[in-house]
Amino acid sequence: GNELPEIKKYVNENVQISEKSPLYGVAEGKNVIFISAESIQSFVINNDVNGQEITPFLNSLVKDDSTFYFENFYHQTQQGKTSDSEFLVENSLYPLPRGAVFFTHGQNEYHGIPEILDEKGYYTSAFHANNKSFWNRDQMYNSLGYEHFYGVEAYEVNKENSIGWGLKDKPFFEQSMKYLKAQDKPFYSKFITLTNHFPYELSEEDSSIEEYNSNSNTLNNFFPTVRYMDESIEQFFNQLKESGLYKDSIIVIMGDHYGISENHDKAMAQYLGKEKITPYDHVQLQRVPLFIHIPGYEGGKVMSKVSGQIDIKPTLLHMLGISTKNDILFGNDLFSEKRKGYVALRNGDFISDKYISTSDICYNRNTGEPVNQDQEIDKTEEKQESPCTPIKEKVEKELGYSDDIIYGDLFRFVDFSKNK
Ligand code: GP9
Ligand code: MN
Repeated sequence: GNELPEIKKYVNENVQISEKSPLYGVAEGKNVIFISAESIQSFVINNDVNGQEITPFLNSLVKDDSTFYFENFYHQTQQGKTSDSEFLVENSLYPLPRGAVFFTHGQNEYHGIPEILDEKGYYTSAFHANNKSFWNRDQMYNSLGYEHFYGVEAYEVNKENSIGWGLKDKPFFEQSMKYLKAQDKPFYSKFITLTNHFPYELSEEDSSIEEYNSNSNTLNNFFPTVRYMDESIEQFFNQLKESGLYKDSIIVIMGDHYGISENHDKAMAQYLGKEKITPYDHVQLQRVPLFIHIPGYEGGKVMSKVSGQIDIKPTLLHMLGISTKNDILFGNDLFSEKRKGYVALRNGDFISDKYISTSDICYNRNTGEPVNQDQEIDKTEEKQESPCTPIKEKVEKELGYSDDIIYGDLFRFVDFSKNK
């Protein structure tokens, strides 16, 4: 536990924000419904394929007065995929550089959102129509403080209502409603969708739009399954309204990670109308949608600040009026003005307000041009430091500290109930 004082000092000086954001407490006492949207990337939002809108419902949320849409929000996952995104969200810690922290450190001491909300009188649950032990979720959910996990045995799954990885998203949400309605309030409930998962299988009758036409079947099939997920979320919103839960809840919708890997760059370039996918484009394709929907609130807008999954925990807790002052976390409240100003991807790449760094090349975030070129004005002078270097130092420090916490199970030595 020797590194703890140093880590705490770093977090207090570089991450923590003392002022309350304008949305602090806006959702105090409300239910929280968190939807983890499988494999969706931001490029499908407000976009079309074969002249047809891909995500009409999510697009309507972008324009909605009660919704904040974050257009420069990045996933920060590595090999643990969905589970890494869950880990980021619940803890505001980084997943590991190799392997999946859900598997390798499922029994650690954490200070996750469910545990914190449980102490505040919330009922906490996770819904996912898959085997409980898959990705070691049963153990990790316990460590995170979830009271209940509705796994595959909570659902009626048959040939007609399943495809690919299992229960389709529409019956998944539909069958979840009875459990949701019966829960004690307020609750924090997480829903993990599944249909929009590689290899993006969908039956004819569930397809509302035509597939794309390129050399990649993966990208071609992606669009109709994304549309199916969009429709399933719309249906869920309607069911929440019918049940009366809607008005006392806030709803967060977040993409878990990319769906189209670089193996499909040629098809992706064709779809985006680009000559090729550059390293800069590749980083920009790591953006996933984030929606924060607050029924009854007016003043929602499109947020352009760079942000990432690491920021969800402080944002959500602050909206609920819960302080994170004494917590150890690496993200910022998305509604605060004074933010860190950069997002670290797990491979060490990062995005700041001005720059994007990937494989140690620093790009201008707006133009996509490498920055060092226009800086070599006077070659007789000492070589100028890249403007990415000071950020890189912080990124490496942060990722290292987060790893130290996980590898050393350092939260065993922290009493988070102190100074509350
Ligand atoms: C598995 C589901 C998908 O239960 O969460 O996982 P992924 O392959 O995306 O990590
Ligand atoms: Mn996933």
